[in-house]
Amino acid sequence: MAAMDATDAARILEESLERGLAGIRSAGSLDELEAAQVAALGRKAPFSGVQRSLGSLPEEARREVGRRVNGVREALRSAVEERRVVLQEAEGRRLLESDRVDVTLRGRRPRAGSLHPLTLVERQVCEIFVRMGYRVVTGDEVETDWYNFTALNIPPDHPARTEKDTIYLDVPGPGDLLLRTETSAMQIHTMEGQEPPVHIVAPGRVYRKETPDPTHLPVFHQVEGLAVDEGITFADLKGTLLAFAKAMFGEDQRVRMTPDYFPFVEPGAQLAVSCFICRGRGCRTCKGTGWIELLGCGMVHPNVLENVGYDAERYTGFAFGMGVERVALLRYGVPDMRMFYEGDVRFLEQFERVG
Ligand code: YSA
Repeated sequence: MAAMDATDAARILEESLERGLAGIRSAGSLDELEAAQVAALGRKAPFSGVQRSLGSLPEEARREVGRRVNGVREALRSAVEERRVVLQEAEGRRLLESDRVDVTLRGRRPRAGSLHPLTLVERQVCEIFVRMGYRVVTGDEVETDWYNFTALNIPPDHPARTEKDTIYLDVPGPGDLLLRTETSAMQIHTMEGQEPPVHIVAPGRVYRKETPDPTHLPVFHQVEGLAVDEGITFADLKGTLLAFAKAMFGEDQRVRMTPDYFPFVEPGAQLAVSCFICRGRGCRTCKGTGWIELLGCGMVHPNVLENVGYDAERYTGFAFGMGVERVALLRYGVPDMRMFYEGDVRFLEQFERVG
């Protein structure tokens, strides 16, 4: 800017201030404000020209114009900051608006799931026994030979111990480690940890080398029951299981006990319930017999009581073990156990809903 005098400088500064303030104040967004700031104070702005040519003014005028330059710069800068605050607040409000949730809108109800039928049955079985005063205990699925076989009076040459039936784990441990084949192992854990009286039910998963078919699976669930005290008799076992069958399958339910052999009981029995489909007349489900086998049971063998340090002269007890899948088949009239594991939602959602 050649030959600028103090009057020119004052006029240019005045115009710069006016135009700059107008641009800044009318900026409608942060981007527009940035542009207005560059136009008013940037290198190409008339204001900057005055600043650069200060040196060519006489001493007296230079001081005067210099003060004016500083005043205009300050006025423009503070106008930019003021506008920035206003625009930032507006931007914040706009974001909040667009993010707002209309709490008066009707909610979308999530589809309720349902408990798995096996969970329902396992819980129901346990609840029935809890109402009779039993305690629920659970244990590990990996067991030692002692808990799964030896302490249960199962002899070393028993066929259930072979690799044909039992899954052994190929890991170093205290004796042979295996996947438990029955929840009866929980009898031993429980009795080792407490003195009589004992009243427990133990639900859990068990493993056997089986080929799946409508009534057999290689992985299934059992609920074990055990009662030990002074004076417990076979009549207590029968009364308890009859009460269970009525609570589970209905008041008109009958039970039948037939002799059976398990090394850990003496005497041992199978408990069957009257067929709930034909009410005992005989049908396909009960294979014409009118009865459906439900569980194994018996009076705890004295050797088992002695293996856990109980006085077998003083205490007696009964035990039973039922298959949860078997109970669920009967309870819901399902024809094939494998259906419980196929994960078909159309099948699974037919059972009781949660909540
Ligand atoms: C017997 C006497 C007692 O004092 C205590 C428990 C027992 C039961 C014994 N521990 C036992 O496991 N007997 S069992 O081999 O006959 O199985 C018991 C129940 O499990 C069967 O009645 C059946 O309902 C179920 N079960 C057995 N093998 C199965 C199976 N369920 C599905 N798939 C399999 N492969």
